Amino acid sequence: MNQYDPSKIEAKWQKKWEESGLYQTDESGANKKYVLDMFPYPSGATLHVGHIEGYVGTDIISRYFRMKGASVLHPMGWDAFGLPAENYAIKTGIHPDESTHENIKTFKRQLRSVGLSYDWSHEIDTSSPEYYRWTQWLFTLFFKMGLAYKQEADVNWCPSCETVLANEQVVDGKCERSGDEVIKKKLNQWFFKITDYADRLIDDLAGIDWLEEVKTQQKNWIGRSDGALIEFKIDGLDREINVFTTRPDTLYGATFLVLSPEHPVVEEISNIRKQISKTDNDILNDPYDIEDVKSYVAEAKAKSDADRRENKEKTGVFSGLYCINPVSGEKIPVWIADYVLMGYGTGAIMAVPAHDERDFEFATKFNLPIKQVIFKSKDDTTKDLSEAYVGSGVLKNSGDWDGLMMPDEFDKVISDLDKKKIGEKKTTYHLRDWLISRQRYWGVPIPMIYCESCAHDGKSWFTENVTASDSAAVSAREIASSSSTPRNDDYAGWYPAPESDLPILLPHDVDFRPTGKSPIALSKSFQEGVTCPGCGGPASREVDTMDTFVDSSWYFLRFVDPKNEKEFASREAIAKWLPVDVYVGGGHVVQHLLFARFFWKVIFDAGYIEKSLGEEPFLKLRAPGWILGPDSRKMSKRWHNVVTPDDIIPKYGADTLRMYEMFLGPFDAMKPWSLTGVEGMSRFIKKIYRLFEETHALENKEQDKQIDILLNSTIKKITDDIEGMRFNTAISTMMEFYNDLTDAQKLGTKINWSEVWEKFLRVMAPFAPHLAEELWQRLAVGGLGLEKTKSQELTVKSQSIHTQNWPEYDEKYLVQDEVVIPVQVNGKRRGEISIEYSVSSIENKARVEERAREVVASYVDGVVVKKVVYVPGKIINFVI
Ligand code: ANZ
Ligand code: ZN
Repeated sequence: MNQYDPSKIEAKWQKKWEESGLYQTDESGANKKYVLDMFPYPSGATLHVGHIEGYVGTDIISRYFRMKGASVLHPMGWDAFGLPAENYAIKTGIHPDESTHENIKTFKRQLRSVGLSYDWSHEIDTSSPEYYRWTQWLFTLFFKMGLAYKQEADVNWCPSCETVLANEQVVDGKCERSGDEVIKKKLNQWFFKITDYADRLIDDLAGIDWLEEVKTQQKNWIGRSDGALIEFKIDGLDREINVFTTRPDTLYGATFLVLSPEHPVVEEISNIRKQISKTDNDILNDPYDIEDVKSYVAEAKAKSDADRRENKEKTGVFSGLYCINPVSGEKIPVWIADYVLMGYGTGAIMAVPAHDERDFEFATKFNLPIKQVIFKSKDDTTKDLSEAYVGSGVLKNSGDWDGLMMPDEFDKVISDLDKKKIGEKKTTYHLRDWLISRQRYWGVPIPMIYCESCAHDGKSWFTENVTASDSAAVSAREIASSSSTPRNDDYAGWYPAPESDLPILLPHDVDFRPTGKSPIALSKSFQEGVTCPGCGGPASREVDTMDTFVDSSWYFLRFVDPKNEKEFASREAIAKWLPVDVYVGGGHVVQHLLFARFFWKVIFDAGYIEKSLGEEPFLKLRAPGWILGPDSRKMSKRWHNVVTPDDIIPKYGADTLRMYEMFLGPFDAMKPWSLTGVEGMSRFIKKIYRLFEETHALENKEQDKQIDILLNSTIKKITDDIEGMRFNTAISTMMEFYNDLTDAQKLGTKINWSEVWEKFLRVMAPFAPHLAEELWQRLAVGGLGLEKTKSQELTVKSQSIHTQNWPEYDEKYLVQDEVVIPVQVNGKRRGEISIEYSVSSIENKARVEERAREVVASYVDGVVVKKVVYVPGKIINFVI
């Protein structure tokens, strides 16, 4: 008898599949399914079994869809730009291009060894000029739409990595990679205007099949908050300070204002006080020193946002200004404090110490008045609050609003403010515009050109190319009118690189060691012969590169048409494959998902995506749960608990690895790795192999009904489980199937083996593709159940099990009717039970056994039952 030898079987089939182009995409797109994995960053560490988990899941789904007759796009590629390769280069001197491509080789070898059915002809590499040419092109599109702008901004700066960090790369005030304290630095930076899309990014979540918690993460990241803008007049001057508040109902309780240290008014205080003193000399009598303000502001600017947000002891300084509370008419002081952040709302707040904890703390420390306006009930007569009251209640001390119930009558407050023109409804977001420029080497050069002479003349791409009626001009004007982003003239001198220049190649003549400047700035070749698209004079290229999140924000679009040299992807290919039907990936995905959805929406708005494809790129999203090390800790080099496919496949085979990973537990649950579990799975696969060897050539066309029931219910269960991504229970169904089948075999039940194998191998094929193929081909050569002859050379593609139809199940064997099952004790009939067909199936063995025990209680109670054999719907036997 042949022995199961995965190393032979798997290598053989992987080679044949590849030669025959088995997994080439059916480009007809008929009945399409787009099954996407989050593509990996090819790091120096190899892939471990945790990475493989998701890939096996999507592989099962892809194979299943193909057998169901769908054309499936299932591609793989590399998110190849990024900091680690560059840091590695700094350490070792090995060029990132070289190390990255070495890593890609390893990753690819590993993926192939698992037998994943990727169509490698769709492979992409974000660091290749063929790919990043279109990343650059998309940047210019964003620019022309008014969605990319450059602005001086306080950025997070890591002194050790010498680079700007995105907010999400700052964890607890420290650099995510180096662990160094992050400081603030002012730099000119490129931004994408993702805040324009905040509402759509929230609202469109309603229509997609994602886990609720992942949707909530998206919403929290955007942080939409409904409130009001309220105008406070500066006392003695015709000028206002706007505040954003979510609690305009507490306006009568606003006893002071607080400005962020970066608020524009702060820089002008001396001037403003001079103007006021002309009309109101009182102000000169204040105990006040502008130097205090200056030193406080300098201190605050040196702190990180995280530090400022933390609930540390409040600090602040009086600004020397007063405002008028617009409803009470009271004159209230204006303070400066760093707990108010410039990046949110208007950077100024009305402080209501009675009802806001931070304001309460501040007022207590600096002895500022606290005025309660919300009371628990009409009869509540609290005098001195010992802490802020943040609950609901009734308004008092609030003029016309007295007696209104909060929050129930909140809208009355809003409409009254509106009527009196004191304030207006306003929604704000925690989401900031996306800072995409990096002063690093290993990334996509930002395709922008700067011309001194045009800058001097106030000329820019917008002035040269956009007429007033163009939509791009409209959004550019919108940008100009909004306070947080640059005005139109800030674009002076800037031109997107002409399309014929793309790709702007990443130069190789650089020293990529950090100097605090962009490494490309030191390249000699990079600026050679650059001319201004506006005036034709000498000009210079932007030397920053893009955040790698930009690369991965559109890769799913490139996958559909990876070799296109004329467009980022053709309209037809996009319409054929997108949106993605199933997207699987995990980890730190909040930003990636947000950015990718944003890209889709922008490209959609630009008209490159048919409207009928909808507003969202990923219809269904699932995240595989972490696989922990055997010690139940997160797999990490540090703990020496990393298990890679290379540790498992040579000894047990890829099919065992795949089956084990899927059997480990629910797909989205966290679960620890266990080598004994791998061995158990290996035994199961060997048992299948052996049973096949023993039985597949047995000729018998007759079959007892219980085997029909077993077979059909097994097919149905596995079908449903794949659809629901319950791969673990699909595999336990296979195990139960094996047990029941062999039990029935021992009892002499009639089994049509060729039918059993023909069907069972097909449902097993997505899970253990090599084994299923090997056995399928033997079945075919033997001529059983299939129209194949021995002499016929197998041309893999059409005869491969992976191109066969998914087996149907016959409802007739699943219908509910009663079946009488004899109950035996040691092979002697001692009674019978009557039970529904559906209940008689093998997964209900425990229930059937319980019923049967009642009938033969006098035989089995109090004795050791060695074994209970149950042949579904046929017989149950207690061995004592
Ligand atoms: C008055 C008030 C009274 C407030 C009250 C709260 C409670 P969310 O929910 O996060 O949107 N705020 C506004 N801008 C701020 C800034 N730039 N930095 C720090 N705090 C700021 O928070 C909105 C509330 O946070 C606003 O409503 C404002 O304080 C404060 F009983 O205004 B509130
Ligand atoms: Zn010019």
